[in-house]
Amino acid sequence: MAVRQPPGRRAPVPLPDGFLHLAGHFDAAAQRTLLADVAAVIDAAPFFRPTMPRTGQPLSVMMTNCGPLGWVSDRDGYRYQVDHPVTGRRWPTFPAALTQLWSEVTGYAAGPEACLVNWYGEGARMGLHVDADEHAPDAPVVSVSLGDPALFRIGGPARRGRTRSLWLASGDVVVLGGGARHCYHGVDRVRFGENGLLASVPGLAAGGRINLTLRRVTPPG
Ligand SMILES: O=C(O)CCC(=O)C(=O)O
Ligand SMILES: [Mn+2]
Repeated sequence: MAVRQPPGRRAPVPLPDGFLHLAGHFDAAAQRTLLADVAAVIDAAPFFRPTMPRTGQPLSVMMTNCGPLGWVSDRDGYRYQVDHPVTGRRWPTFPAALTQLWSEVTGYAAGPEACLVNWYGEGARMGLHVDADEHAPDAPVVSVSLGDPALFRIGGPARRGRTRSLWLASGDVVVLGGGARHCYHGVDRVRFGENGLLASVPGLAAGGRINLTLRRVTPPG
């Protein structure tokens, strides 16, 4: 039977199939442990400012990576590479908590190969996009939020489709699997300064939000 909405109210846009929001997956202690690991990653592989292909326009988030492959964006395009674009060094290895998270929530036949570390300072956001540079499109994308809350927006496989927004808090995990893996998503805004977790960690004193995005890049085998 069709569900009637009160007059003037539209039914919420359904979340895409395969979208999971695991609110509070990491408790406060686990968040602090993970952040200490992230601080060590940043120490070995400092944040760089990615730029848009062709235009060279800077993105508002700062980025780094850990794992065998890292995602970079510059005038030459979007790609995965084994080394840091500024230092030329290999990316640091994954913190154990991230490989464990991947096996817990994906059940995928192979492990993750890349973890993009996005840092959202004051005013940073991320426009609607689909993660499409991977050659294992059946592998879910798993992301972890740490620090200030973010307004995450998810739509459908077409750029102009209707979207739905939800707040992601520190410790939350999002899984984009199944159909959701190929849906547009982005971050409209961050309530900068609200959480304060990052500011308490040496190396992350500027505060804000960290997002860790785990991906499989090559097909298993
Ligand atoms: O920061 C987030 O929650 C989303 C990040 C994202 O979509 C990406 O890095 O591709
Ligand atoms: Mn994405």
